[in-house]
Amino acid sequence: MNEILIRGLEITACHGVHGFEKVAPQPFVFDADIETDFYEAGKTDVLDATVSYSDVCRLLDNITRGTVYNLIERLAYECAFAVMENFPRVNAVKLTVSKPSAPVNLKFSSVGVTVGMRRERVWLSLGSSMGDRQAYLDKAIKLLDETRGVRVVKVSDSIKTPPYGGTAVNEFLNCAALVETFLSPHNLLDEIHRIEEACGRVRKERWGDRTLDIDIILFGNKKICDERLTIPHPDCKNRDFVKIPLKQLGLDLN
Ligand code: A4P
Ligand code: MG
Repeated sequence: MNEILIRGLEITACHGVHGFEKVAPQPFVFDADIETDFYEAGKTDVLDATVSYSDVCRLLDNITRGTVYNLIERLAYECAFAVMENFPRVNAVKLTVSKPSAPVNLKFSSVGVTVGMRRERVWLSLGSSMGDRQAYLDKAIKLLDETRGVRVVKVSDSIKTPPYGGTAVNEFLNCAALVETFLSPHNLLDEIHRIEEACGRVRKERWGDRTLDIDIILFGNKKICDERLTIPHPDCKNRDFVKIPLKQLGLDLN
């Protein structure tokens, strides 16, 4: 594992919930652990084969001095997203933003937040059985791609499939998508629910007819089983409407 480390980058800027913090600059201190493979740079001594820490520092400086935010949480997210978006070689980033002069009327050395992001490949299954089904699938793909931290890499053809599970009665239109994301699995699920709602999804009965359903089939190599998420999707291997579109994209679930 290779990491580029930035420690104690101090940027003077205006962020905070108090009015006076929005006009009186104070220091913000950045620490970053940037995971990237620099084996090639280690061999060749060429800067282009790695991530320039000075380019990252400049990016953090531009963002931090460019906009006034209430929260260091927001500042940290903006910075972490920007590092992932601007440096495709970065596999993961852990970014800490500290605010040593925060207006807390007590003795302390610093307060801060940490944001972690990792680039992952995620396989999704999409289905619609109500209304203009292809239009809902197209809108879902567009909204996914417009979501910060999500990029649609490829989308399969749509196939007509009989309703599965005994509750839905309409024929479905199903497709699959490969996306790249920096979001966590649970945050991606939140965005998926937002997109389902934007496409008119009303949650009535499990397995019933719906304008749009998006299921996460695989999320990198992660295995998750909690009250909100099961990944890999537990029933995916029994469903041709999942397997056939994914196979077209190069993923064989058998
Ligand atoms: N959830 C857990 N794991 C996941 C995951 N990997 N991806 C949770 C997405 N969600 C996951 O889902 C219920 C809850 O499952 C979510 O809130 C999430 O926390 P839902 O979408 O609200 O409800 P649902 O879709 O009715 O239930 P479920 O169990 O997800 O059903 P499926 O498996 O999605 O099946 N027939 C055809 N031909 N084509 C279809 O696309 N789809 C279904 C729905 C039934 N029959 C079908 C099709
Ligand atoms: Mg579902």
